Amino acid sequence: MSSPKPEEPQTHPPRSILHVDMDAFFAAVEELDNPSLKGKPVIIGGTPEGHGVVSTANYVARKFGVHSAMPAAQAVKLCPHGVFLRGRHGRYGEVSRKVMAIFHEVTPLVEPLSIDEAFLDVTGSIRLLGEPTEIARWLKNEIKTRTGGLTASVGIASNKFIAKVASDLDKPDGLVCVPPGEEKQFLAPLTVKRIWGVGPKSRETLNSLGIHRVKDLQERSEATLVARFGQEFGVHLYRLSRGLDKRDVVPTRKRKSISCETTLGEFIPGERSEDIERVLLSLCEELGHRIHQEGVWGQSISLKVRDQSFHTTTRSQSLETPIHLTQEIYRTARKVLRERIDLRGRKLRLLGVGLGHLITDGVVQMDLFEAERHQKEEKVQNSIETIRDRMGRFAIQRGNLLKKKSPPENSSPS
Ligand code: TTP
Ligand code: MG
Repeated sequence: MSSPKPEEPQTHPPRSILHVDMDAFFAAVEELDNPSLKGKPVIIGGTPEGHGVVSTANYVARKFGVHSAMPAAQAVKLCPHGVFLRGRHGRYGEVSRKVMAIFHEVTPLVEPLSIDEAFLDVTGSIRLLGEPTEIARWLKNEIKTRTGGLTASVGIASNKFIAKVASDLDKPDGLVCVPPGEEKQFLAPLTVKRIWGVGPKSRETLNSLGIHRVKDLQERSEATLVARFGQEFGVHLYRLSRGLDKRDVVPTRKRKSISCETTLGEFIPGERSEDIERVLLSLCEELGHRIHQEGVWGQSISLKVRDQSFHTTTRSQSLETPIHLTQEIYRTARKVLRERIDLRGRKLRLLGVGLGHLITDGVVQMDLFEAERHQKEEKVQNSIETIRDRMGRFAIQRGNLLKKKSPPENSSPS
C-alpha cells in the first residue's frame, strides 16, 4: 500500500540564512564620498556622451528607468540631466572588504556572491547574538556606522533562495523576514521571474501556459512540470516554487595564491632581457587585473622560468609591504628575475609570475614615498580597469608593451 507523498520538510533543524545586499552599491559609495551628489540621479559606468554600459544607478536615476547593463546612450536619453561617473573600482573593493569583515563578526559561514552581497548562515550564532532579526538589525547598523552611511537590505529565511528573494523585496534599506513554514505563501503572489533560473525565455513559455505568478506554478504537479520542462528544470521549478532549497552556505575558501604563466611561441635567449621583461610585464598586467578584481593584496611574489631543456627554476620572496597593482607587481618581479635567476646561456620556454600569502585587508601600512607612488599608480590602474570594463580586455595596453610584439603562445591563469 502506498501513502501519498508528504510535502518535503525543510531541513531539520531549521536553518537561519541571511542574504545581505548593499543598496545601489557603486552609486552609494560615490554619494558617500561626495555628498553634493545626494538627491541627484547618479549613473555609474557610462559617459555623458553615451559611451559604455551602465554598471548601476542610484534610486533617483532608477525612477527614470535607468538600470544596470543598460547602454549608456539609452541612459542619457532617459535621464539627460544625470550625473555620469566612470566608477572607482579600487574604492568599491575597499568598502566591500570592510562590509565583508562585518559579516565575519557574526558567523564564519559567509558566502560572498559578488562585491556587495553575501549569504550568511547564522543558525549557530543565535544563542550568542540573539534572534536572526536582531542580528540583521545589528549588521545593518554596523554597516551604516562603519562605512559612514551606506545602507544594505537583508532577507532572512530558512534557506538561500527565500532569503535572496526577501532581501530584494523592500529595497533600499529593507529588512524582510520569512518565518519557517511560511515560504510557500510568501512566494505565492510573486511573479515567476523571481524564481532563480527563470529568464525571459522560460518566463515567456510559463506565461503562455497561463503561469504568471508563483501561485500558478504551485498548482501544477511535479509530473506536469517535468513533462513540460524536462526532468532537471521541471523538478527545479517544482521545488523552488514551494520554497524548497537545500543548498548550504559555502564559505569561500581563502585562496592562497594567484598566478599567471605563459609558454613562449619561440625560445627567447636569456640575454635578450628586454624581450623577456616585456613578456613579464604582460603577465604582471594580467595578474594585476585579476588581483584588482578580487580585491586582494599579495605578501609574497614568485617567479618561474623553464628553459629549452625543461629545467625549471622558481624563486619566491616575501615582501615587506603587500602589493596589488600591476606596476608594483612588475617592479618586484623584475627585481627577483634580475637578481635571483641566472638566465645566461639558457633559452626561455616558459615564464610565470604569482602572488602568494594573499590578504583581503586593503589597509596596508606604507611609508610616505611608497604611499604617494602607490596612489599615483592606483589612479593609472583604475583608469585602465575602467576602460577595460567598458571596451574589453585588449582595449588598452601599457606603452612598454607596444614597442615590440612579444611571442607568447598562450597565457594561462593557474
Ligand atoms: P547589485 O547588487 O546587483 O546592484 P546595486 O547594489 O547597484 O543595486 P541594488 O540596490 O539593486 O542591490 O550589484 C552590485 C554592484 O555591482 C553595482 O553597484 C554595480 C556592479 N554591477 C555591475 O557593474 N554591472 C551589473 O550588471 C550589475 C548588476 C552590477
Ligand atoms: Mg546591491
